[in-house]
Amino acid sequence: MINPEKGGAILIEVRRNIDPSGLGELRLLAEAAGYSVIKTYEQTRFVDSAYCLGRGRAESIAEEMAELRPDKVIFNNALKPSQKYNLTRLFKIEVIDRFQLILEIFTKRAGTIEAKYQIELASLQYALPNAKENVHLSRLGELPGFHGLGKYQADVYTTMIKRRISYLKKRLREISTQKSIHRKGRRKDSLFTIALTGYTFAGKTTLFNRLASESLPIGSGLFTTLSTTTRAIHVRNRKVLVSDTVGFIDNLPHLLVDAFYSTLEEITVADVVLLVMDASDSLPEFTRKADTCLSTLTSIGVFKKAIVPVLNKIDAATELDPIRQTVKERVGTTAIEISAQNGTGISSLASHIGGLLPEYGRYVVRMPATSNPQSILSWAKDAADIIALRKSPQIEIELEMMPSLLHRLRQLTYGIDGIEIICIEGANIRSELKS
Ligand SMILES: Nc1nc2c(ncn2[C@@H]2O[C@H](COP(=O)(O)OP(=O)(O)OP(=O)(O)O)[C@@H](O)[C@H]2O)c(=O)[nH]1
Ligand SMILES: [Mg+2]
Repeated sequence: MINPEKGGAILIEVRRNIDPSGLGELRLLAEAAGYSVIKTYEQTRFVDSAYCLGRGRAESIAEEMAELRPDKVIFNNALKPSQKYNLTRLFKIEVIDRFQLILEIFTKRAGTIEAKYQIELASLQYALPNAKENVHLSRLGELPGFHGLGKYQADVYTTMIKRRISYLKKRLREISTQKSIHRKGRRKDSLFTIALTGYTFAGKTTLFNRLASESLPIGSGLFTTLSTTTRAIHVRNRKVLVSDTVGFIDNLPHLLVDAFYSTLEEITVADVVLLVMDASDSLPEFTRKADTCLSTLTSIGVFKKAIVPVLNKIDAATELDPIRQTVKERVGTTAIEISAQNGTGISSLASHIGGLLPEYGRYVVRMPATSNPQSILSWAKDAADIIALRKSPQIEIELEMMPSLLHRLRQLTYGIDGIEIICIEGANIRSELKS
């Protein structure tokens, strides 16, 4: 049945003999964008400069189109404007490539203003170098996806694109600065942070929801999550932060990698990076995705020793032994096996993370009943775990935190008359009287 949202699509890939087929993933992408896939075609040969496909093959597909009546043709290959133009003329419907398809999904899913700006920026940067050629081609005849512009209008169009690009870059820099100030603040006051990363559809959000008792949307298609969400959770009774992040994908166009780089920065500041992997994949799929994830993590500056591999969906795994072996070879450690969906292995995962936590101390900040504890409380909310707040006969804030934060707590309490910080559990039990 044709999906009413976007209509029917035909998928095409031209690839070398030695490369694995990308049509399975292209189908998932097309479905995530709202298309219903009518038929797929592949040709193993070198890419033709005019049609991407060989001309004969392109013409035979064009003949079949009359009966299949798709609404769009989607190539897994990156198409040049001239190839797109020739194909559109031949097929008589709009032809898009993998980049445009991913952009359609991102556009549909983008929730935050930052994600919207990032996507618009990527699409304008994609349009800019092709603008002249598109204008030239459009003069040869009106075709779907090509805008008929005159020379003057084309120059105006290009200038407008450039202006908008610099505006978007400026806004994104501002947002990124705000976020990094916030992140630095958090880093300085350093709650332990865990990032959930992995290929799209691996189950990161399902795991996040389970860990954080949240109900963020879980995918019925690829790229459900397009922005980072961070929540505080308790592991071994210690408060830590966990972040759900955007999924990786093979051959993510560079423009989108750049656009989403700031989202990925969250991962680089994490103390532990959980690499969530889909154990229900076939071995070649699993290996391909694992390689993409590891090279993406390396490219954003995450060290292998910070990575904890997690094999998710073990309830549906069929090739678990070779997959385990692949993880061992690629990451160098054994994966923790879980099912985020049914809860299997979650307690082992929690105790593994617990083992990585630094030592915490328990402190009591005591001050006269007439003092105002507000600034300490709001700091402690982000940086520590507030165990108790007593108001009588004196104000007492009992909290747990990393001992390295003691100097920050001292700074905050400086100048408050009669304040005392007492360590009641941890390496150095002592009391400090401050004036
Ligand atoms: N069988 C099985 N399916 C799971 C498990 N965990 C997640 N899924 C399913 O996998 C699909 C993707 O889950 P998500 O949590 O949205 O994956 P994600 O990694 O956050 O995906 P993106 O946000 O798109 O990157 C959903 O259909 C989940 O129901 C699991 O342990 N077992
Ligand atoms: Mg998600």
